[in-house]
Amino acid sequence: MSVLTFDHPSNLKLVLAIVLCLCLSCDARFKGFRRFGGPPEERQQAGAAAEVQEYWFTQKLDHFNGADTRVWKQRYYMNESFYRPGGPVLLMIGGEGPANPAWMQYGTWLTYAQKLGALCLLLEHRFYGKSHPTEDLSLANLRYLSSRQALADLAHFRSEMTEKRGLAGKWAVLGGSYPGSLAAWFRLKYPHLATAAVATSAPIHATVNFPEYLEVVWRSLASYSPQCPLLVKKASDTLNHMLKNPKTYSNITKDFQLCSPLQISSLMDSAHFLESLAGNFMDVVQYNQDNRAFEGVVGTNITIKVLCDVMADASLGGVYDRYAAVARLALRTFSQRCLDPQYSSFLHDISDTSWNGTGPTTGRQWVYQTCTEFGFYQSTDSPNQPFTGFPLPYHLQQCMDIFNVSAEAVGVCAQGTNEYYGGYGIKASRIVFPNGSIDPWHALGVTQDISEDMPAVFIEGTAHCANMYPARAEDLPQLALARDHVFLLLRQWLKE
Ligand SMILES: *[C@@H]1O[C@H](CO)[C@@H](O)[C@H](O)[C@H]1NC(C)=O
Ligand SMILES: *[C@@H]1O[C@H](CO)[C@@H](O)[C@H](O)[C@H]1NC(C)=O
Ligand SMILES: *[C@@H]1O[C@H](CO)[C@@H](O)[C@H](O)[C@H]1NC(C)=O
Ligand SMILES: *[C@@H]1O[C@H](CO)[C@@H](O)[C@H](O)[C@H]1NC(C)=O
Ligand SMILES: *[C@@H]1O[C@H](CO)[C@@H](O)[C@H](O)[C@H]1NC(C)=O
Ligand SMILES: CC(=O)N[C@H]1CO[C@H](CO)[C@@H](O)[C@@H]1O
Repeated sequence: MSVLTFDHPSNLKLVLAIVLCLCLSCDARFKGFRRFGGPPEERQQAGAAAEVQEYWFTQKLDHFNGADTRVWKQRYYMNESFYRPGGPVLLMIGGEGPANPAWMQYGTWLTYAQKLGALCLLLEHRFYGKSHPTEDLSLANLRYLSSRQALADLAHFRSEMTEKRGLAGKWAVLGGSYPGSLAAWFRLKYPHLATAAVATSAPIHATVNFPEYLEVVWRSLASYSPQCPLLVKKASDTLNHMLKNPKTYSNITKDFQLCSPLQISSLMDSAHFLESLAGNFMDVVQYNQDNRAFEGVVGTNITIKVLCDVMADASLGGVYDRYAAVARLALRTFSQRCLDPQYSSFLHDISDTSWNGTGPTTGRQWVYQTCTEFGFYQSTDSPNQPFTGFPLPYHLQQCMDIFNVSAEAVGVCAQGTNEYYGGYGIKASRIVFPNGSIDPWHALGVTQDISEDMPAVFIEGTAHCANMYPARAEDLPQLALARDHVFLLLRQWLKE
């Protein structure tokens, strides 16, 4: 992941997030779940849904220590437009970024709510957005950041809201991406509090090394043109090779429009640079075109086709030059002057523990969760993927550099997560798992029906979270069918 800092407006990833700020993890503009990082929360208010009212809920800091009575204010949103008294409640789960109020006005779930007479609620995840349980993001305070605490937040919220507002209907939880996993896990751990769950694009199996992610990127690029991933691979190999020769640095600095002369003093530096460039492809593949029309924001018109066409354009020069052209295109698209690839700047920024400092407002939190719960490191360790130079040790070293968490500890944590939730062996009921075939996350999702009441809904040809976005005329027919299928399941389950 690239450097996330407000001091370096040159930074591509940050700007992707700022400029096109629709910040739920299911959103293309939010870089959180692919690797990490996120938008500054203030910018979110500038979005389409700025007028949506915020509500605040008094939440416990530590659900697992009765002696700790500290509380904090957790943000949530509500849409009562469709609610009929006694009707069900749809609770959308916030993820590793600010809760996006646009979901209160757009999105497939509102059409479900309309048909069901349901109340819609969205609870922001602790430690993200404006939900600040502690005074800062110091390592000592981050121990209260975990999916287990987040699920307990949801449980407490669910119980209190039911009481306070006299909600007699059944509850269903929904989420996409990491919140999709939370939806499934909420149903698992608190079956009495939610009748059903929709777990879209949900990786339910923690895994430290996740090289399969880039394998899907290969296949997704290849589905447009078999040559495309081969060209990317050649370019990435070439660049990696050049990084071993300092004489090439001034050319690289110029060709990739770097903010300052390239310096490679460790493998971490080259890995960080190579990963930043691979990110141009990873982001586009993860979201492709499925959510570009989410209303109220400017979308990007960069698609797999656009990237692959640049990679195939011999008029630009060799593969190295075309790869540089992609990088410049990405900078241009997001109105960026230059790219800052230094690992040291990244480290500096992510070590900032203030909520409003110059650091990445959500990058630190999500990296902490990967180091202590999930792994999910999108390494280049598979031969069947297009990139070079950011292997697993690069990702693990970050856990050590930022949080003093050893590689060994990361493995133990991920294993603990699977023991706690069951991983692929999750034992629950009434959970639907929609997945998109070109979404790299599907590799850790549920790929076939677990049981009759834990079905997978496969959507050929769509990317991350496609079924959650508002329907559009140009949607693939299977996407429309998937939305209906999920609705019918939900309706049936809420009746049972
Ligand atoms: C609830 O959703 C409807 C339909 O999208 C929208 O018109 C309305 O403004 C929303 N209300 C709130 C409070 O967001
Ligand atoms: C730098 O680029 C120029 C122009 O493309 C080329 O002639 C030169 O050989 C390159 N230098 C190195 C060290 O690769
Ligand atoms: C994307 O949009 C920009 C600005 O509207 C335009 O200049 C550019 O040509 C478009 N690119 C593609 C590949 O459509
Ligand atoms: C940052 O937050 C602290 C408290 O959380 C506040 O006292 C301070 O004024 C804020 N600084 C800026 C620059 O907003
Ligand atoms: C890092 O962790 C080790 C072992 O867990 C501990 O002994 C050491 O004090 C920690 N270092 C810092 C800087 O926190
Ligand atoms: C790509 C992928 O994992 N798709 C799976 C999604 O769910 C369907 C339905 O069970 C499976 O057949 C797909 O393999």
